[in-house]
Amino acid sequence: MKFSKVLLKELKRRGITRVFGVPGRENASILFNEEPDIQYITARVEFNAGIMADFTGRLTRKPQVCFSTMGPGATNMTTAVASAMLNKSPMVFISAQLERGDIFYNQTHQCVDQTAIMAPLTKWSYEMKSPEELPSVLEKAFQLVTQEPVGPVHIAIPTDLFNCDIPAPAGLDTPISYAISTEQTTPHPEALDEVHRVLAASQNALCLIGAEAVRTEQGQAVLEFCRQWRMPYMTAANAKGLERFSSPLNFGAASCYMEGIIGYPALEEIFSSVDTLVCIGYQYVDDLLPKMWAYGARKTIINIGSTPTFAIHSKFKPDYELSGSIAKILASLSEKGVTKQTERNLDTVKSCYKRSLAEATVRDGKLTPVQVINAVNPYFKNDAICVTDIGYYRHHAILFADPTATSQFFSDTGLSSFGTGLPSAIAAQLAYPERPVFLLCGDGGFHSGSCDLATLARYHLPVVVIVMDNSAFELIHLYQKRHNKTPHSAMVKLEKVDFVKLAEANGCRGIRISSIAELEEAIQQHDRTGPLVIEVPMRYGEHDQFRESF
Ligand SMILES: Cc1ncc(C[n+]2csc(CCOP(=O)(O)OP(=O)(O)O)c2C)c(N)n1
Ligand SMILES: [Mg+2]
Repeated sequence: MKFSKVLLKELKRRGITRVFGVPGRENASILFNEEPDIQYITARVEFNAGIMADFTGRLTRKPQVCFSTMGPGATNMTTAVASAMLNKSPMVFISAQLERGDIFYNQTHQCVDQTAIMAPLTKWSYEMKSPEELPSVLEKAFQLVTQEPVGPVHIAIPTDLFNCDIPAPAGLDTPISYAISTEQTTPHPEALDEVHRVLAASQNALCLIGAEAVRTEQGQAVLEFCRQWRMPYMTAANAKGLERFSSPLNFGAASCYMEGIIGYPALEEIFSSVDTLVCIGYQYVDDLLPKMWAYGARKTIINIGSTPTFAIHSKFKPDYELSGSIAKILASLSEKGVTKQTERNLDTVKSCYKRSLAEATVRDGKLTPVQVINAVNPYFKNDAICVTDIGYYRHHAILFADPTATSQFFSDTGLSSFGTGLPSAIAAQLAYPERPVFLLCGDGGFHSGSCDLATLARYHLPVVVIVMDNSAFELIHLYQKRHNKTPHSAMVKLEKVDFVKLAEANGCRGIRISSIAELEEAIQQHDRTGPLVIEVPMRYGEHDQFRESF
């Protein structure tokens, strides 16, 4: 059987229904129609194709594949691979490479050492040597990407391999399914006893819930634990939605700018009285930094997750660590006896949120980020998915979005490359065609990769793209103001882009609004026959005091 056909059949049996990519000259030997059940999603740039695979993996928790041609195709994919690494996505990146006899790095046209480039960004990066090794290479790749800590692998395939004939592997039509797996270790009974003793002696323990808890589908077990012990909690941005913000133990998600945004020393209030911090499924990359909880007396830190944290001990060194299945560990701790923590009043912090949400003034037709997010919030009960791009507004979204379930709200705390929002929204709508999908983005980040608006239109995806336009890289402008007497505004102020025309030029419907009512109406009247781009003129920083908590 031809190698290209075996490749696609091997992907299909592993649950792959889409390959995201931009093609190149390897198309002489692989057309991606060799297997009818796999759809090739053609993006305009590899970065976007890669983020589509990366984000689909995070959303569905199933392995995904992106594909690029050799040379520039592969180098363009680098940021997406790095994103999959830091955001923990089960992504398999396959790149074509030159023919085996012509691989001379930096000598042959388009020939670079793709595996060396990808090696530090992946769990495994491998250039295939012979066509027969395909099934074993793929099996290793898919197992690796789904093991915690989840992350990408890269396989480079020399182009001459695609045309080879290889024996059809046994079981080629037998499905293989993969779920994200954690190490099956059980903590030592003495370690469990020790942690239980610490918890039983705590009065003001607080739980920090990281994205891993959601990724490994153990969020409910964590919530149950918090309720049993009456332990208030904060979540990482991507663990939002375990409970509504109004729930009595929920302090909401944390952002390093939160104190400035809500105009209140919330982190100080939340953490000062905490004696024990119980980090569950927490990882340093969740962007909940130790400096954010450095208020009050030194806290005892317990870390419960599927993998130990030794690599970052200089920054985050738990006093106690329990590794293995989160749900099982929590159940064992509770079985030993529960000590309810002192009841905390969350109202002071939450009233600041309410005040911001009630702010209805629109000046000169310009809205605030909170007003925009507030217009999207009602759609979470319709099972909406909301993704953000990278910019200042997204920290408001991390704080003010109020999803009704996990995996409805996503904001990249990993690599945080701007421009990831649009391909993420495309991926979400492809994965869940019936669900409302919203993209919250800024003019700067959005326009860095807006070429794939054409892809949105091409696949008739009814995503609502909300471009918050202040014609500036606001977040960077705020940083300029932070440590300098006068900002270098010329560097971060951008030309006004007409996003309505841009939308139309790419086959999308575009509309500009200038009031909250117009925004609400535009969303409500969206007929879902295709994409909708809403340009929202923004005002920033009037109420917020820009303040990082570190
Ligand atoms: C690829 C990449 N380049 C640069 C940055 C740094 N960066 C972070 S936010 C930002 C500005 C984004 O501007 P915009 O999307 O308009 O959002 P705003 O901050 O104005 O709300 C920049 C340049 C980044 N995160 N990623
Ligand atoms: Mg902007």
